[in-house]
Amino acid sequence: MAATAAMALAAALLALFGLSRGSPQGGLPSRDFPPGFMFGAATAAFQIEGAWNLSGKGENIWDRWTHQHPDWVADGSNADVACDSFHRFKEDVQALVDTGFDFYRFSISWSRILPRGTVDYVNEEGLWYYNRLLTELMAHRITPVVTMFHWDLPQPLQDLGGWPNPVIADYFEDYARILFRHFGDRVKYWITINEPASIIESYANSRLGAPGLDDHGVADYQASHTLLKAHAKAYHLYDKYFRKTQKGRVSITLNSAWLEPRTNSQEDRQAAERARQFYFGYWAHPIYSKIGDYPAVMKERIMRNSLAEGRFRSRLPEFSPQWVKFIRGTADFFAYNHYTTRYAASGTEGEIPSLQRDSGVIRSYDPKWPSSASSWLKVVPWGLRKMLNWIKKEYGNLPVLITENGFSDHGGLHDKDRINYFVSYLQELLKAIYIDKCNVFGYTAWSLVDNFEWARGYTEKFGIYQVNFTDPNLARIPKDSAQALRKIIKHRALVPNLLQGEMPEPRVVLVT
Ligand code: GBH
Repeated sequence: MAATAAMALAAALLALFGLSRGSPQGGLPSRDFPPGFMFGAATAAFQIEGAWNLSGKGENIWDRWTHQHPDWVADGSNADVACDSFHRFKEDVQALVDTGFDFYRFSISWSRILPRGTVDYVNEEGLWYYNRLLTELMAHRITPVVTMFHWDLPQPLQDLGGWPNPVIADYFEDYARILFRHFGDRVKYWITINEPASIIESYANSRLGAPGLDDHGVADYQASHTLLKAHAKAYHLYDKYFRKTQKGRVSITLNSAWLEPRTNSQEDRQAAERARQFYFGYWAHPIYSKIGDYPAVMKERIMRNSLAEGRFRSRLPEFSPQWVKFIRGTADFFAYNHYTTRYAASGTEGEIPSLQRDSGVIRSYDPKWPSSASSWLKVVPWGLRKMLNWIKKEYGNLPVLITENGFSDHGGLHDKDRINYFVSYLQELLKAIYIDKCNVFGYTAWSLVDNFEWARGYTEKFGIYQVNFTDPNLARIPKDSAQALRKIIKHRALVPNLLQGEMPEPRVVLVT
């Protein structure tokens, strides 16, 4: 009797204790990440490596664009040295180790491996660099997640026209073969292409980046066609020659803001759905939908506008049934970059012709959404949850790896706003996992280190480690956000008091 009473009391106390200590805030069903959930940090070759013309590396389109147009880079800078990761990769790995990351998402520089872009000349020193990086990662039990192409196309391939030329898909397949052959024994997660939607923006608007064309509504659509073919070729190549022995997984990283109807009118709700198809379905539908190919709404609208412009065919190229079939299903998991949210309203804006114009959508921001140092990046955590739900509804519940998420400021070690960003987005991620049953198995913080932020130069900082670019040692110094992530990863939970920078108390009760 006394024993049962004591047990009941203990249970009640435990429940209370659980409520006050382990229980989540803000309607969270649990603060704990599911078993096996992976945390990583990301970088990209061009943004960190430097050594742009050393050890046999060839010139790529971002070298060319930054060197020819310093006036197009916010601070007139370039990535000739950047974080000098080519020489300092061990410091990057040390930062990963110190924070406790499970994996590192980095990219390989195509022109460091194939200086001419093609396989007739393989640069041994390029292979050597990535072999040493992989060795260092393996020594610390950090899983490599490797992007083959993060925007830095070899210049000789741009001289052939770049992605609008379909032959580039074959050259990408050749490059992929070299990577699988040399690194596939150790790399089990491959991302073929990073953010094709961002790549094609630089064919439409020269100021956004390399190659720096203003051929909107034409070259961008042609580039997308080759990018999707290139991805699918690399995927099938892996299937045919490497999967059986190497047993890895291959995907492509897609990105989009969540597009929220600006008002609740039927027009705006339809516009938001149309925008999701134009900015995300564009890439996801050919690969992940049951029927494949570009979304019907894109094909229809671009055909209609093209004919009205006096053309004889659509500016959006057509896939043959064979290509539709070849591209569909070419991903072993869903890789997704998420940063922000935009409103979508019905209406026309943008140049004639352009993707923006073809979409029939006007995008905007809510002035109430908190800002970052990047004009396009507003802090809207609930957008992540809505987007993950939309992906699940549209394409089924394939395992999702969030391959980028992060926040920019103007620098400094006490980056409270970045901690707030990570914590609030991770809260929404937990809701998506536990309440909505979204199948997310990992999360990647962008970025491990401050780096060359493309056309923004070094003016917008995304790192959880600071790099002072005027310090000849380019030391990696942990920001407060690195400490916060260290705690989250150590406890595998959104422990309390992350913003205050206090060490959390140990959790006793798991609330699920
Ligand atoms: C990622 O791109 C990149 O993968 C990474 O290299 C980069 O450093 C990082 O994010 C931070 O920028 O205004 O919503 O229409 C994201 C780059 C910039 C691409 C904004 C789309 C316009 C999007 N995005 N851009 S939006």
